[in-house]
Formats: sequence, structure tokens, C-alpha cells
Amino acid sequence: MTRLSASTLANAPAGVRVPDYDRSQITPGIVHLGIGAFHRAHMAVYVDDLLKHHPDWGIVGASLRRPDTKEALEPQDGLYTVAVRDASGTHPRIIGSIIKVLDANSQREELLALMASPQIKIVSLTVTEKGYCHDPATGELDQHHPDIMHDLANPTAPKSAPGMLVEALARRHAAGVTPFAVMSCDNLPSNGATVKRIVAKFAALREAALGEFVAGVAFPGTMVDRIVPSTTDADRDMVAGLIGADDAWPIMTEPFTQWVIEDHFPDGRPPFELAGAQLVEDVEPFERMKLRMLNGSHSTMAYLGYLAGYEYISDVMGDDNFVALIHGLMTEEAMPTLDMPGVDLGAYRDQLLDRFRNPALKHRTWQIAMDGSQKLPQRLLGTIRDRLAAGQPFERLGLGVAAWMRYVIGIDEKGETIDVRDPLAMRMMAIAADAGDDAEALYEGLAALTEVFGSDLGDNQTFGETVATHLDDLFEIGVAETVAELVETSATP
Ligand code: CS2
Repeated sequence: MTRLSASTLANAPAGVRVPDYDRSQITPGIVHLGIGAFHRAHMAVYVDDLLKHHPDWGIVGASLRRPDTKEALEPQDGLYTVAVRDASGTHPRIIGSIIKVLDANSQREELLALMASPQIKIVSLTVTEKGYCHDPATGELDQHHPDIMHDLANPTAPKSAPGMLVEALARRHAAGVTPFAVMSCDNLPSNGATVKRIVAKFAALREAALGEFVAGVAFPGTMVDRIVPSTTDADRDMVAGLIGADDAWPIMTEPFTQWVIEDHFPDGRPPFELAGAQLVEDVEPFERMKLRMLNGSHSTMAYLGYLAGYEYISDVMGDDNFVALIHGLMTEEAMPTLDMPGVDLGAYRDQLLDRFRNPALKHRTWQIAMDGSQKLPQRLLGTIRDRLAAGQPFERLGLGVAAWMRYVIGIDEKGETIDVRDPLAMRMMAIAADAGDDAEALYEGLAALTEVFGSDLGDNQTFGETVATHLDDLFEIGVAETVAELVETSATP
């Protein structure tokens, strides 16, 4: 079969949506760092909707770590398929908004020069939680992070996202070019303000005047939402059948998409609202809602579900006890911590449960379980802090935390090894080895990780009792029984 590319695009079968604009007329206005699956299912689709009438907002994507996206997309002239899946079937669309992909390792100068050029008005990012090189509990730059130490020693040849942003901004500053807006599209709490704090700190460590310059840069916050499972070879085959060409890296996703953006782009922006984004003054309530409801549920389902032998989120949703647990976690524990005038939180929850049920979306529990040390603070621990402060129980959230602790020891209920992917994996394994089969010692060891639990939670007695009791149950009676018991004891008569 022929490969998807500009020259084969015209052969796409009727019914497959293709770019409705002349791609040769598109010029770059956005550089996106972290050109992974999420960006390609989300922001790149919104931009694709706009390019016909706003051709100067093309995207140049860059990968900071691996050249695999560039290798997949370059022979395809940047084109790729987004396959939207649900019970009604699979609906492919070919996206053309990414006009070029650069590999930061081998094309660093080209990328920095582009980021420094006046035509780039926005640098957006999806580098995952760990890509910001910060302490997840405090949201501050981790000055001892190896990439940060490298970038401070080699500021003009940086590796990290903060290092790249600051070097590009420094070049603009020196040339008298107005700064680009920095738009994080990652699931961090207050992502605009948090990333600004991290990047401004890095800049100040380089040079005080640079720190001041970065303090004046716009970092609009965003809430991004679309579920994007990793692509498999079976997906590739299926998509090839649908579009009549080989696509080395199609993206699988769900029909739902949401993007809430803080409207703060002093140097201009595309009319994202015309593509369905919500432009608001304050995005934080939306972020908190999504992180605590969707992502908090996701992580809880990922650890418990994986341990219970469920490969996909839709499998977890086939178990009534898990559904009751997640329904309760959202309704009883997360929703009371959210202040969202004008938003029907019950309807939001029900929509989430439907999205989790999507049978066509093969979303692995293992995929979501990754990098828990970076995710727990904003997904579960912030909610728990609010519950503690209000003197309210948090049994289900506590079970979510205990399940993470049970998961990161790296052995499942059948005694098989779990491939734990996390920047703290080695340290956590060492803690688990020291604790042996003593659940209390495991709790103590992991709760002492201040970059996850801060300096407060590890010493909090209520937190300790709740989580350690669940952890003990997970070892003693197993996941299925622990979930069943919690659901039974918390059921409203
Ligand atoms: C998931 C998210 O992998 C994960 O940690 O919870 O990627 C989730 O699917 C997205 O945030 C949905 O918008």
C-alpha cells in the first residue's frame, strides 16, 4: 500500500475528511514542544479547523527526547490520521496543521532560531508532568534535576523544556523581539502560573535581568481534555484499511474534546473559539475540576484496575463495584471541593463515566499508571488536603493513594513483575525492598517522599491511618475484596 503523503492525499476515499486549505500557503505561527499523541489529537485538530481562513498559524512541532515522531511524519509531509472511535465505529480524518517536525537533539539550532523569530507568536507544550523538571508537590523548579544542571552549565544548547524556552526568549530579548506566549497544555495544576514560576526561576538562575524579562512574558493557563490511548499495530492496520494508505503513526481518540484557555496572548493568537475552544478569564476552576474528577478517577482506576487484572479502562467499567467506587469518589469526595458556578457537576460526572465506558477506546490501565509520583499531587492529594481541612472523610481517595503504593512495589497479585515507569521508580523499589511484607513500613517509606506528599501529608495522622489501613487490606484481602468492602460500607441505604 502507498504511504500517506501530500501526493497521495487526493486518493483518500470519499468520507475521509482531509485538509480544506492549500498547505503550501501555510506559514508557522506556533512552535509546539512535545509533539506526541496528545497534541496531535487535540490542539493540532483545533488549528486544522482554522487554517483555511487563518493560514499564518501553522504548527512546527518538536520532540525533545526521541526522533520517532519526526521519522514517522516526515515521509508523510507531516500528515497523519486522527481516528475517532466509539460504539458507532471509527471515523478517520487527516490532519495537516503540522507543517514540519524538528528533532531537538539533532536540530537544536534550527529549532531555537525558529523559536526566536518574530513570526512565532506562541510556543505551546505537552511535555508531560515530568518534562518541566519541577518538584510536583511544591510546583517549584528542581534545581538539582540533571537536565536543569546541564542547561545551566550549557545555556545556549539546552535539553530541557525550561532551558529551551529561556534560551529562545533570551535571543528574542537580545534582538528586541517581543516575547512569544508560552502555553502549557499539560495536566499540571494552574499550569500557566506553575510553568511561569518554573521557567522564570530557571531564567533568573541564568541571569537576573533574564529572570525579569521572563516575569513579563504571558503564560496563559489551559484546561485540555481528550482521551488518547497509545496507538498499536492493530490500529495502524485498521486505519490503513480506512484511508487507503499506510500511516506510520495514526492517533486513536474519542469523540469528546474540550479546551479552555485563559485569554492572555499579548502578541496575538488564532481565533481558537471558532474551533470550539472556550476562552475565559480564569481557567483554574476548570483545571481543578478536570484534574480532580477525570484524572483523579483515572489514576484510581489505573492502579486498582491493573492490580485486579483489568487491561483497559472500559474493562474496569464493566465491574459494578469499581463503577460505584468511582461514582462515589467523584460525587462524595471530589465534587464538594469544587466551586463551579454555572457548571452541572453531576452531568459532568455522568459524561465522564460514559467516556470511561467507551468500548472502542482501548485505553490501558498501565498507560495511565505511568509517572504516578508526578500525577498524584494534583489528581488526588490536593482533594485530600481540602477534605482534611474541612474535617471530611476521603476513604475512596485514600484507597486510590494506597493502590498507587501497592502498585509501585512492582509485583502484582499473582506475583508477576509490573513494569513500573516513573522517574522515582528506583527509589520506590528500594523503599519497597526495605519494607518487605510490612504494609505499615511501606506506607511510612513512601509517604516520606516529600516531592510527592509535601512536608504536611506524610506526618498527618488521619491521612496515615486512612491510607495505611487500605494498604494493609490490599495486601491482606486483595484488590477486588477491598473495593467490594469499601463500596458496601459506604453505600447509602
Ligand atoms: C490520563 C490522561 O494517562 C493519564 O494519566 O489520565 O492522559 C487523560 O486521558 C487525559 O488527561 C484526558 O484529557
